[in-house]
Amino acid sequence: MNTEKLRKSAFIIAVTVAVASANAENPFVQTCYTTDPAPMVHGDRLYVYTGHDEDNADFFWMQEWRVYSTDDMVNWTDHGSPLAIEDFSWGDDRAWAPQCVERNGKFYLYVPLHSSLSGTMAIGVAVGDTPVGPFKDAIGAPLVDGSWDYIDPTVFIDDDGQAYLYWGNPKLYYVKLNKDMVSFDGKVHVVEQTPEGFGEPKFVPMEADKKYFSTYTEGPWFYKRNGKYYMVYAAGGIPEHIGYSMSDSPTGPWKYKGVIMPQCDTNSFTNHSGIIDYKGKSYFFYHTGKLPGGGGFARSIAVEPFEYNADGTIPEIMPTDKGVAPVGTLNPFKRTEAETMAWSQGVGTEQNAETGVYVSDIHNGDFIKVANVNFGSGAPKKFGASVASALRGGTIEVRMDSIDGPLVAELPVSGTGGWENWRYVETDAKAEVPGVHDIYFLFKGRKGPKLFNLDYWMFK
Ligand code: FUB
Repeated sequence: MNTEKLRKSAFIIAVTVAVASANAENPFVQTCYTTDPAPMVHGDRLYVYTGHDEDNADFFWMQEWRVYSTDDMVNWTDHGSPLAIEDFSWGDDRAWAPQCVERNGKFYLYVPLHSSLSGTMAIGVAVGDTPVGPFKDAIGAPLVDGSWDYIDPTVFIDDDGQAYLYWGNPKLYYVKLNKDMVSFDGKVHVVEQTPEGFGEPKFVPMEADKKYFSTYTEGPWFYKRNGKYYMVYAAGGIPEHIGYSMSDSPTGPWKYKGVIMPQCDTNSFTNHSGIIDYKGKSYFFYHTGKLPGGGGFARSIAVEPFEYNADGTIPEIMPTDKGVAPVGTLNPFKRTEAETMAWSQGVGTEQNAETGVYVSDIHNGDFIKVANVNFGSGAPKKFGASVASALRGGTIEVRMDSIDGPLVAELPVSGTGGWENWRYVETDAKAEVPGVHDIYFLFKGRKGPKLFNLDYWMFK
């Protein structure tokens, strides 16, 4: 999305709902509905590219893609939406499952969307200079177009430099991408879905009482690990489970290996996975309908840790609310963006060209949890934050370890003359906080109206 568009349309993505538990880590984004997680590691951060289910949707009427990142697996930074339907002149709807890969310092974001040229689905590719964009349509046209099957791209660059783009529902297609990552050698291949390769026979009449397992449906996730190629995918039709196949070659033949995440009671009839190693651990990303107000068209991304079996196969992974353990701590003495959070209740996020993403829709009683904060020897003197309010403001209570834990600081926020008129305000810290703690920003003020917006915070 270009700067001018962002300036004109700072947009609200609030899901103002009561969220179940501040001790959970899944779903790990609570400020809006997110779908189809595609992880990517770059530098020391893990990025996740997502779709965005609209509030109150009755289908996948999705309009933009979003990016989140972490360096500790528990605090996630919202980078907003760097790409939307209107960035593709030829696209008009259905901003579905994305994946981003880096090559030679450029970031290529592959996305399915509805094509106004063909009237069906197509795969587009956008390019950016950073993992969080901004991205622009790389070729001004679809990479592939002309079939309702053309959704859910997954990309992998092999050790020999050859990049592969797989996609499709219910057929599985692939092309060999050229080195420019935005064109291919001309031939679209269709993978033969044999029972040996993908489980149960497909395109045959199903028997009523028979339990059918993996047959490839959609959402492929293609990668290589220790010399083996993996194709992980949503399977079994609706409701979906996640199954996988392995191969010794990037183009098969594939060998069906079983179910990773069975069909579970997650309030979502689709599932969509991404697998990645980060800081020496392996993670399985997927989506559920488990945020309040969630469901089949109001999904939310989640993550589980797992360990590969000795032979490289993947164990069964069940959805949890608990999520993953931290792999790092957060330094509270550095500026931290308010949209970096482990959990939140009630608040939303907005973005504009000047400020980037900030926390909005703060009402009395809402809170943000930031996990695993390392205060070291623990004697902060000051707590400050950049805030803006067109009304009368309110108060930020900083509490330790729980929403009603010891008060570390209490920062009064007054009106600043506008919702984007930022002012840095500071107060004395009230307590020593040695060691590592979760901290909670509890927002207080008049009941009813929005209190203020919050851009960043820090201790001194
Ligand atoms: O999010 C829209 C569609 O739902 C995706 O493209 C599919 O994989 C399913 O998750």
